Amino acid sequence: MTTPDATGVTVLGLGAMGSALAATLLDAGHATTVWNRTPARATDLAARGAAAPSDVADAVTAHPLVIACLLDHASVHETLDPVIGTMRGTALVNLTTTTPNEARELAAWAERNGVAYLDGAIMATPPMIGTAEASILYSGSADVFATARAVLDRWATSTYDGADSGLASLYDLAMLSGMYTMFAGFLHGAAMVGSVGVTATEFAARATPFLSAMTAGFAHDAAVVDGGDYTVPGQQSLDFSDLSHIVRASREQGVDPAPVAAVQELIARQIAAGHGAEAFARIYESLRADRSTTPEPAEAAR
Ligand code: FVH
Repeated sequence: MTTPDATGVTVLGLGAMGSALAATLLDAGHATTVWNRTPARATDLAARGAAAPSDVADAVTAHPLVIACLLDHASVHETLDPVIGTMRGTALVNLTTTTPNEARELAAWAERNGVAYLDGAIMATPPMIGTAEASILYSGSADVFATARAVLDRWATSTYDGADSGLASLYDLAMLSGMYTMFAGFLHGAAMVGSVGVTATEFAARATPFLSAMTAGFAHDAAVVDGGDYTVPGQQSLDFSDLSHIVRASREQGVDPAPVAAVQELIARQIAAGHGAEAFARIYESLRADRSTTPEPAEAAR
């Protein structure tokens, strides 16, 4: 049984995720105020005990802790620009997905208006909120993270990644980049075997244990990248990793090779630069930012 908690919280944005966040707070006994651009979305939560003012100004001044879970960066400004002047002294936890620089811009804007800012990146789907599987990354104000911790922990395992407001988003989008390219690779494989009538379901059953086992290689490649020596013995070389036969096979089956062709292009670039005998992990060198020309976070946010 959860302990009832009197800490008041305002939740702005009652889409699938905002509604799940607000419902979890209500279940835990928090005094919860909700607001949504389309008011009808607040009806169910109001019936469960949430206060649901129609005016966003009333919502943001109801409690010292305001959570935003809106569509995107622009919708945060659209919602809060007209009322940010009334929020001085409050804490804003923004769980809306943004780019790192958008998060930094919001942090600077909030700070200029006397609002402490914590950015959050939700690594969960709405039904996972309040379960042990959910994780939310935070960065920005350490004070807000500490003060709001009891509330944040209602939703998920909370991880604080430091004072740079863009970091939570950067981790989030980096992990999603890995996830989407992996799924694209899986679907490309499904299309390959689909060309001879194998169903995607059958392919998933075959591919899942293989691809799951392969993820153990992340730590191995990471050690090579961090060590900075792509010539260490025992690595699969770029020459050995040449994927042109997979690209060719894909075309032979009438399947667009786009996902695997993109990887092949990264391999080819490193081979052309004379690194064919070095480790596959060297494709990292084609991808990584040039730290000498990457703007500092504060500069990039302007
Ligand atoms: N749902 C998920 O699985 C993912 C998990 C990872 C994190 N995301 C991010 O969470 C943000 C909200 O996602 P959501 O699933 O709740 O999204 P929707 O159901 O589409 O609801 C969007 C809400 O945003 C409101 N909204 C949109 N534009 C504006 C605007 N210009 N001004 C004010 N509010 C706006 C919308 O209101 P309405 O359309 O009902 O009036 C919804 O409340 C998101 O960043 C995900 O990337 C969720």
